Amino acid sequence: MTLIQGTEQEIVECLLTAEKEKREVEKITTRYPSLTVEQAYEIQEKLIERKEKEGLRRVGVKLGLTSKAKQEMMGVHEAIYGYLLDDMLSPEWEPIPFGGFIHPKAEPEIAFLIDEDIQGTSVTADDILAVTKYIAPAIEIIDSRYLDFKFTLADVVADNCSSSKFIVGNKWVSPEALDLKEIGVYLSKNSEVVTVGTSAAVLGHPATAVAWAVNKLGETGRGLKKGDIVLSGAISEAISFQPGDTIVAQFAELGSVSFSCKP
Ligand code: 0L1
Ligand code: MG
Repeated sequence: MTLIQGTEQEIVECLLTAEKEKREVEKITTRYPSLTVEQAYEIQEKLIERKEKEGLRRVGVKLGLTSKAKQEMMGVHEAIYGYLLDDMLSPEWEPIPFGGFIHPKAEPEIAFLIDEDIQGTSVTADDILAVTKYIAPAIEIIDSRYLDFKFTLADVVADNCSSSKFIVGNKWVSPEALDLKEIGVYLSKNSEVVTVGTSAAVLGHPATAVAWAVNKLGETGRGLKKGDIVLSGAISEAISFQPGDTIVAQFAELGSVSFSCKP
């Protein structure tokens, strides 16, 4: 069920303004408690279309809530997806200004670099691996537009799943050369390990998570395209950082990826 036109547009503007002005806003469901996840995906699509009108380009997809721990924390049983845009990709060598964020957190992820269009509703993890040219280490920076990072499932979907920036490391490996289910990662801040994780946390196998996203996109006639980047979901908890901090994600077999945050 589509929300009344004006309401959708008002929510899109509210989220865009929060992002542009770097300030938190009250979650949407405080005002519209009956907002469904389906309606939230429609709002997310409108938000992305608005950014496209401003000249930005979709470069891939990201998954969220892929770990049992995060799903249990939110009382849900499903992952979520959002879009990656070209202005979110940050090169590893360029310090990221803290002033561009509200209350950012960083999380390690496994990135899939897609080599062939893929669309459907019964796509499997093997199908995903068959169209993946490379696997790469990545860090996603999430930055919810909502007060205190607190939201319901519908809120976070509408907010493009808290997407903000992402960094892809320079070691790209063919998926056949890896056991993707068992990639361990250390996440450190200023040389101190803050948290650890393993790729099995991502729906049991990151390719299963990507297949889920493709099947979900397939329900509305969409899919992944050659050249897309997919962030398959957080391997560990997300950690907060401040100006001056350096975050490094050190992956087994995939090398490391890092960024520094400047004031
Ligand atoms: O990428 C993510 O896992 C974020 C999904 C949304 C939940 C959150 O912002 O923590
Ligand atoms: Mg993420």
